Amino acid sequence: MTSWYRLGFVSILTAEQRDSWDRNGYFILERFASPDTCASMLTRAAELCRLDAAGKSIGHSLVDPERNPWADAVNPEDRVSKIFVLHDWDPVFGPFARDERLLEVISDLLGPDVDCFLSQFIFKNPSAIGQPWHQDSLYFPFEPDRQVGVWVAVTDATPVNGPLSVLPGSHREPLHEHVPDRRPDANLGYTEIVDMDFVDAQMVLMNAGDVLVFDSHLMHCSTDNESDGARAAMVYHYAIAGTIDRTYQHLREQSEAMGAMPDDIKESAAAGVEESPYHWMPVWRDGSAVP
Ligand SMILES: O=C(O)CCC(=O)C(=O)O
Repeated sequence: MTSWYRLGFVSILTAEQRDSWDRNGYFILERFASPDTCASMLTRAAELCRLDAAGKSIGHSLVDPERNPWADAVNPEDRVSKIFVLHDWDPVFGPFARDERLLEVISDLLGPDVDCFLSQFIFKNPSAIGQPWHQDSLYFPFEPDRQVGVWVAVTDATPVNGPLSVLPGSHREPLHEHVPDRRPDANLGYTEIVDMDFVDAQMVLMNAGDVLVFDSHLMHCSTDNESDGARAAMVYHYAIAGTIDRTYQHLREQSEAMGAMPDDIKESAAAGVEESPYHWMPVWRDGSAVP
């Protein structure tokens, strides 16, 4: 299907969405994912946790356990924080990454050639703590350094179950220094911006099926889940095709500076393979979906 912008017509974004993107660094696509899609995502994520807990293969996806487990946990998925890397193989999460309606929007922001390079399902079970203020670009030492994040509300995100908050306009900020999150139950990779005033932050309340589209420099965080149910979300990250990914070199330099090297970097270094942990998947080329 040929995109409208290729034919020289108008942007697929509404004036309101474009304005919010330019001024605030994000907008919401309301009721984008159907209730069936949200239910399939939740079921599939639970299935992957159960397969993993039973020692069965879940492809190259990685299950990250919750550091502050739910006291009433019963099933494996009740003890999981995130499942990483689902966009390029999973029969449920893969097709959503390639949803043409979504890619029309993303390509309006990034241009006619787009890759998806990261995805994660987030359970945010009861008692899981929130992620501190950060910019996703911190995790993406890429050139160019602007990416687009897509946060799909798989359940409602309410004031008490750990919704996101954003700082409108902060997408215009350069990448700030992030310090490690020192809380003992901080989940993998949590870091924090401490040199910014967040008084104008806005909580982003969403209904299941709503999708937040946001700039990778936008400062955002989430609060603790104080409810008795999971607040689940599926997150995808997109970049311009041909983006230079310097993650391997970056991790190597960081770990050498800290005197410690994570096992996967050590293994790659020993094997002489310089591989990024990101899985680059072409999704949109010359204004059309990649089959
Ligand atoms: O969903 C959350 O609780 C936090 C997600 C987030 O901040 C992120 O994916 O960058």
